[in-house]
Amino acid sequence: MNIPNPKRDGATFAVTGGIDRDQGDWYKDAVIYQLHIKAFMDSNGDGIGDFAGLMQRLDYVQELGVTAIWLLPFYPSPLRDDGYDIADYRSINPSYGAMRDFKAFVTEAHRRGIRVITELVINHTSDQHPWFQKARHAKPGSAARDYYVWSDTDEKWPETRIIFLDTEKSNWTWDAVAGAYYWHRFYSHQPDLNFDNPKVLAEVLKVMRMWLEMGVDGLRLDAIPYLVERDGTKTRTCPRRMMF
Ligand SMILES: [Ca+2]
Ligand SMILES: [Ca+2]
Repeated sequence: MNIPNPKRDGATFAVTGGIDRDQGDWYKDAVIYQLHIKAFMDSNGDGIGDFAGLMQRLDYVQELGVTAIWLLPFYPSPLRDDGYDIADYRSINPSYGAMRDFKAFVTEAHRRGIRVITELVINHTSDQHPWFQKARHAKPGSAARDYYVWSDTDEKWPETRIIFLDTEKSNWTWDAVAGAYYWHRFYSHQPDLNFDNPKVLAEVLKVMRMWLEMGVDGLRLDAIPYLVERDGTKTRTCPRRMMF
């Protein structure tokens, strides 16, 4: 997905450190090292990996010949799905450090010619995300309610596969606060965002822009086949998602 930077007249992003951010095809021959921040290197002895720890080991990663680091989700999260249940798209889990640590990591990686790919999960949020808390209290039919996919019945889209059969009985879960069922392709604590609501798409694009402007070089988007719900498609493949 191409997100132009309005500050630079439609150009992409500036050169930072040892990399050229206007080079569009860098990923084609990238040597990508995927890691989960919490499991990589702990700098303060609390048993949880953190950005300060990762920075201590960047020389090692560079020596491996790595040209891009792919970080698994590191956002604030109840961690009921290893961080794929995001409660805040615009920050990092305090266990892993502060935002300044993240920025320092990006700067240090770039200085070594290493790009940074972050993983973003936009099909759903944690049920702890403020958008969901607001939605369940909002009036039916309001824009705030429509951030998520609601129904008066759990009979809709019965042909859709249930992914986590060992824990989930349905892709719908009743929410007593909202007085309605909400749709979730994954765990019931991960309500699906409603990409038919233009505000949701606009908010998600703003989140992407924020990270890209902070220096992130690429986004790995999780669960894209499940983004949009449509009748008769098993809600898995339909043209709308192809825009992503
Ligand atoms: Ca730590
Ligand atoms: Ca979806």
